[in-house]
Order: sequence, then structure tokens, then C-alpha cells
Amino acid sequence: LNDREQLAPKSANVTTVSHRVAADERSVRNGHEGGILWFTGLSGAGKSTLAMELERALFINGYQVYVLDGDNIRQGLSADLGFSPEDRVENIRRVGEVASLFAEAGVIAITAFISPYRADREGVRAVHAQHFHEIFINAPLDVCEARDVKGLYSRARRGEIKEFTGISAPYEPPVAADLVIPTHLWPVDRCIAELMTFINQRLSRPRAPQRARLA
Ligand code: ADX
Repeated sequence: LNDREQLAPKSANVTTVSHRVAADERSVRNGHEGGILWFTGLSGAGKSTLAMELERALFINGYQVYVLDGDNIRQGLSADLGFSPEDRVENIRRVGEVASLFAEAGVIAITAFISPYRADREGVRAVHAQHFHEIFINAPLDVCEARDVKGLYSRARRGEIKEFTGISAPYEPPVAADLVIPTHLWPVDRCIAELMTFINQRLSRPRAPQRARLA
């Protein structure tokens, strides 16, 4: 919780309380470290599909993993937020904090949010720089629009949805993503295989849980 000074707390007189479980004790038990796999991309690029497939694949391989998905989080944690620039900033800030808590708890958090602003994604990286991986789920706008899985693009084109990303609201693609997954070129199986390879390289492999000497 060292570099969490992004937003100065409104509350006065709060101090940091130390845990008595260290990060490496958690990773020894889990067989891997916690971390954040931050998916970003246009609506319809494939973030949710790949996040849920990857969650399944990692779970089967013994990882502690959980997906935070935009459409789900916006029905709970971010139920008070819409799609104005300010609300998107706040949405990503909250999700970044939650994902960081998951990572500290030893879990791999996969986040599936458009997260259109580069500065917001970099803000999350600053909160949890150690194990933050920005993954660009990249499909061109015309492909996402042709897919139009939820029918939102056609509604946005008709002006029924305002501030729609890619149509009437901006999307700032990553300039140096840790991994790029072009979903218009690769089938889902290939995308998952590439993600698994990346995870095996970047986060330690699962080991058989050891029973550490604990006091
Ligand atoms: S973000 O911009 O704040 O990161 P988030 O990922 O949580 O967005 O939510 C995006 C989802 O909300 C889309 O998948 C889509 O289903 C829905 N949605 C509804 N209105 C909009 C809009 N104006 N722009 C983008 N997505 C929208």
C-alpha cells in the first residue's frame, strides 16, 4: 500500500495498518503471484469473451483468478456512474483500486473495461506497478461495429446512445501495451494460447502448494 497516494484521502486522521501475512507467504500457498491483467479495447473487441475464457483456463490450471467486467461492475460498484468522461475516470479509478486489492490478496485479477483514457490506465499502473500488465484487445472499429454483438453501435449511429466509445466518444489506444491480441486476425483458441504463454512468462508458474512454517 506504499504508493497509494494518488487521491489524497478526504478523511483526516487515517493511518496505514500493517498486515501480518506477507505477499510471498500468499504466493507460496497459491503457487503464483497476484497481479492485474488489464484488458483495454473498444466495445465488441472481445474483452469479456477472452477474459471469461482465460479465467476458465487459468482456474483449470490451478490459478486463483477472478474477472472484473465492465457490464457487471456497472450494475454494482459503479451503479452510480454513467459514460461521461468524469464518470469513466471514476469507474476506472475504482476498478483499479479493487483489482489492486485482489492482486495484494494473491489473486490474478483480469479486468475487462473499455478504459478509453491512457492517463487512467497509467494511473492504475501507478497504484500497482509491480504486477500490472496492459493487454490491448485490438480489433478495428469497423470490425467491432460489424460484429455489433449488443446492437449498441447501430443505436449509437442513430444517435440513441450518446458518448459512445469509437462513435461519439474517444478511445486512446495503448502506445506500449505489454501484449496485443488482434481478435480480428486470431480465433479465440489462439488468443487464449498467446495469453497463457504471456502469463507463464510474466507471472511465476504454479507450484505445488508448500506448507510454509507459519507463526
Ligand atoms: S469504460 O469506458 O468506463 O471503461 P465500461 O467498460 O465500464 O466502460 O463499460 C462499457 C460497456 O457499457 C460496453 O460494453 C457497453 O455494453 C456498455 N455501454 C453503454 N453505453 C456505453 C457508451 N456510451 N460507451 C461505451 N459503452 C457503453
